[in-house]
Amino acid sequence: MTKTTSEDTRPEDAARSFDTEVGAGGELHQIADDGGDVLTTQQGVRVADDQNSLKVGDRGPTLLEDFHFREKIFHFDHERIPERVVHARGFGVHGTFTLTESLEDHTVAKMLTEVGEQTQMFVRFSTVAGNKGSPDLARDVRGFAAKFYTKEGNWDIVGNNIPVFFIQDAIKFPDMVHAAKQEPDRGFPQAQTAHDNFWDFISLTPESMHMIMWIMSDRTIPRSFRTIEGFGVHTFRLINAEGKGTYVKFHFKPRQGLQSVMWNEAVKINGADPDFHRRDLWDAIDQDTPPEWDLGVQLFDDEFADNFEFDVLDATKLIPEEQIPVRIIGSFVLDARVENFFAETEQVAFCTQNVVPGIGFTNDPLLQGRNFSYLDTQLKRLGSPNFTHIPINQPRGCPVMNFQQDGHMAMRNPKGRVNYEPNSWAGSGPNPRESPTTGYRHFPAEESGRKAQVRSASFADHYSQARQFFISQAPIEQKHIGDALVFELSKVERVDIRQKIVGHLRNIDETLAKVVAGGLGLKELPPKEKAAVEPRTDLPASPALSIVGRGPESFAGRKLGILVTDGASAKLVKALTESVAAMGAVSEIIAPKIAGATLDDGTLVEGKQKIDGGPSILYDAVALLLSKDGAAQLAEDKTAKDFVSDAFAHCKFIGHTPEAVPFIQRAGVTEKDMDEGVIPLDSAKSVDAFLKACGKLRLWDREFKVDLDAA
Ligand code: HDE
Repeated sequence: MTKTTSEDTRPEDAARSFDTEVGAGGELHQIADDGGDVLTTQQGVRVADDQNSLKVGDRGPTLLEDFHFREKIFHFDHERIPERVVHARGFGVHGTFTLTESLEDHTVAKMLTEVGEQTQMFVRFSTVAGNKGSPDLARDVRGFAAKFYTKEGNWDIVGNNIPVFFIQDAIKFPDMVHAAKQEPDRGFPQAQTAHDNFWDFISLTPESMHMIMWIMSDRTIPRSFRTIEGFGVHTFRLINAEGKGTYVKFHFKPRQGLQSVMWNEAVKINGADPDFHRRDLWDAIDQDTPPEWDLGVQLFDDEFADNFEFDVLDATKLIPEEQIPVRIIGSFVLDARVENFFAETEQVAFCTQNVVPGIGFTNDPLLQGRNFSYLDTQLKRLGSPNFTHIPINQPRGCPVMNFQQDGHMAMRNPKGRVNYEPNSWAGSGPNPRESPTTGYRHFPAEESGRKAQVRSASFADHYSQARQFFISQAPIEQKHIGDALVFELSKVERVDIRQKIVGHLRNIDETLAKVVAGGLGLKELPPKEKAAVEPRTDLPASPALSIVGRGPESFAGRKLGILVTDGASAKLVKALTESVAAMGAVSEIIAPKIAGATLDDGTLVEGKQKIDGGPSILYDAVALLLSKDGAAQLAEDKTAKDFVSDAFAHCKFIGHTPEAVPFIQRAGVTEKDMDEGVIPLDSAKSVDAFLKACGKLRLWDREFKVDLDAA
């Protein structure tokens, strides 16, 4: 429904009653009250009947003359715009960046030099392969695209949550994306790489091996958008007042710590709540606990670039933080939701070429290709070169003045006679000119060479950093990588493709190759794939590449699911919910019925979820506050038993009243299984101990006991 106000606002989100009339056919008419908003057409004409189209007689036919009906259907028919060819499923939020350390030695960009300066920003998180309606927890790279509305113009870092990429040259991007998305003859599988085409392409693209290690790790099944890192990936360039260049790689580091879920959990979350990540971010902002990231830079010069083991222009490589530490120069908070998903999240247009004075490019062939691609795609998607006039894409805090004009849906139409320069008019409207001193200057890089379609020999080592990533992982993370490879390759129908991938893995880590070969039931280890450059085994582990070592310090920011039955201890429910809130975490009551449970003091605690709408996969840890009778009843309920057995299998901490023990055992967690992660709750002290334990992400040791593959 559109209101006639000039701002096009929508009605407030509150229950409201209207005068109603019932029509001859039993249909309900809600009537605008005196002074209330009246429904109109797009032309502003008031509408008398929005329930019935104009007909001849009571039973039709419908008349074309009905302009309101015609306009309403016409507009509806055109509501959709093409979804993004990649990164279709996204979720955007607004925030603010604050600079804490100046980079003035390296750049003239004001956003990076004026300490204390605050810059508004918009971030769109996304998955890559899935269509717009696909689930949030697909195993996939996450896009982390940031638009900074600096006072010198818009600057976009169109990044991912993984610091390297599949391919080295943009010319392979369409092939790579085609292979990853649904297969063209059947239109599935959706939002997953576990199929023949993807792994066929990968098996023939050794440069992707480093990225494969990352995407098979838990990085691609994050717990939340709040718990991912962001990377600009490419080597960019900063340019200072003297015109000197410094290479730079951009990093976003979450203050919430890195956290991921388990694969078996992700699969189930996608069914229980396909909007898991967007809901999580929405709730965090709603509850006034907005997420924050530090912005860091790795800076280096030509000398480092020339001596580094790999080519800094190769986007399949990273520079270990142990070699060049990430220097934190500021932070941002994402604390405001969009007001309209379409207007902002859908219509935002990022582009790697959106840079401001002091920030420039390098010859990374992937970046160079991206610089062509983004403008093109926005034109297709948003339908007009005037997509920069859409509010979310407009620069803020700096004027926009040029002689570009007209086009579909032009909203910024300068007045006056002049639409070219140079000109000799004065005083008849905006008449902007170049500014050699303050305008954008490209870095005057010296370039020479013959034209050729080549891949530099300095890009040829495809396995060494893949190995470095693998050996930098904790044992549980290495296990997850092996499990993920076995899972994905088991969905691949062609045995030769499975074998070829194992052949690549042998260049990375023989043990991993053996684990995967074993998991696939291969009778013998396939031959090693030929490597252009002998893989190095001397690169040291880089602890910064592990998630487990960089988790959160407490349970703050996470979510406890409390399963409650009638007759449960009111004192315990109160102690637990209050302690959780006090530590900046969230709890949710799950009850056999949504109305809630009547506790032992006669009070009613309302349910946020009914048991089958609130499976334990939606929570970071769970507590079972059950009475004896409640436990006996739940012991007969499959969904309730799944709640416990899943929480246990997913290595979660489980707090429980003593009365809950028989129920836990009926759910398959025997007395022998009860480990230090299954924690009795009977006093305020035990509540503290439980929540302290929950501060650790999971009880990972348990996984080696409950998962057959681990043997
Ligand atoms: Fe993108 N990418 N990309 N990409 N990309 C798009 O632009 C492209 C690459 C990334 O939330 C498209 O507006 C090429 C790397 C993000 O709106 C398109 C190549 C990285 C987003 C495009 C790459 C990214 C996109 C599709 C290979 C991480 C979502 C819709 C050279 C550094 C932005 C759109 C949003 C979106 C092209 C590779 C990140 C088609 C040609 C590497 C986060 O223009």
